[in-house]
Amino acid sequence: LKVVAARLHRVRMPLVHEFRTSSHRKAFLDHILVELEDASGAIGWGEIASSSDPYYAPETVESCWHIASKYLLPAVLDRSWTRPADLAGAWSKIRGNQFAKAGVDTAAWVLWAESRQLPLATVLGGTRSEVVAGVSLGIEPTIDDLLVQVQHQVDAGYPRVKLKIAPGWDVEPVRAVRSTYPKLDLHVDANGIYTADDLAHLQQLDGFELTMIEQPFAPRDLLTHARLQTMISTPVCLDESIETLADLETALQLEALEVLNIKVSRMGGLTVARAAHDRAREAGIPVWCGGMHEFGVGRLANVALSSLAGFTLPSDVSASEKYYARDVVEPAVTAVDGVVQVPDGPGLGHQVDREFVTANTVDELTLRP
Ligand code: OSB
Ligand code: MG
Repeated sequence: LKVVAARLHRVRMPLVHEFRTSSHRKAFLDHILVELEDASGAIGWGEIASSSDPYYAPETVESCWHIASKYLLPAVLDRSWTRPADLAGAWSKIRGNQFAKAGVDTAAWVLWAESRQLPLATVLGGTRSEVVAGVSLGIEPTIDDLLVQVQHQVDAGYPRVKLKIAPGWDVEPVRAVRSTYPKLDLHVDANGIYTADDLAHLQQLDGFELTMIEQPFAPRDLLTHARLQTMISTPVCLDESIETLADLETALQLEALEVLNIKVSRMGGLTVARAAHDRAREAGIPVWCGGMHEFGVGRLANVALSSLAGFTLPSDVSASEKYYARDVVEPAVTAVDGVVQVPDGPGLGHQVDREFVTANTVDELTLRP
């Protein structure tokens, strides 16, 4: 395969419901859709799902645009390749910048699947025809507002709810949700806001039968995660800490996790995300696929990844309508009782709605060799 044209589309869309975490707040998103075209005219789409600000990860929309346009796309345009993993060699010298790499890597996987006329899930080695989705709920102004949101998603049929927590918004909201929904699959995500001084405080969360406590401490603070895991029986899940396979290896050695959140964006693409799944499976660590409020392109890649056998916990791949009034793919992604079908058509399995993408594009760039 040879990419003869590469395009970036910076697309802006409002969220249905404003989202707040311990690290940031957002009401609309700018994601960059990546389009790779080969000589036959086949197209692979990917999505760079960076937040606007460097609060979840160090990258921003601008840094991703810079890295993709100046480094990643020129490297891809230059080379012949047979498998998506070959392209990783094109950017192996670029350190970090996982979100930017993930969008280009995903586009290459989708182009490869399109060129073989196979579903993305199939070329990844997926074995499920449907995946279970959970929802991620932000910090709300009051506990009553939160309970309204939880009820809304329980009514929509989602079997798992994750709550964002932060100092001042942890034990009480969790207590309220747990006492209203005694049987709900419930977990919490702190996005790295706590420190070792909070260990005793976090121990209180052990009494609510949570499925996991996700990323309580800073990304590089693996030792404190390992320490908390010895103090509680609730599994500790890592998100921000795991950007590479070496990070995962270190965390396993330190026994700093019992569950792994695999995000395609955070790990620099499907190639590494799949390898992390394989390693976790071998280590007996259950995984699920985390999200970054992806538009349909990135979310369908997450759905395909979640079809791998080790994804035994619900993934953050909710239906389009949970996030956006209208999505960039046609048809939109849907869920019935929290179950999302893995597309069986070639590539992403849904069409990208070019007219809608164009109508919401705020910046665009085309590169050719
Ligand atoms: O930690 O999982 C996270 C969104 C932005 C930044 C970080 C996170 C999230 C989510 C969104 O939880 C999950 C989704 O896409 O549904
Ligand atoms: Mg998280």
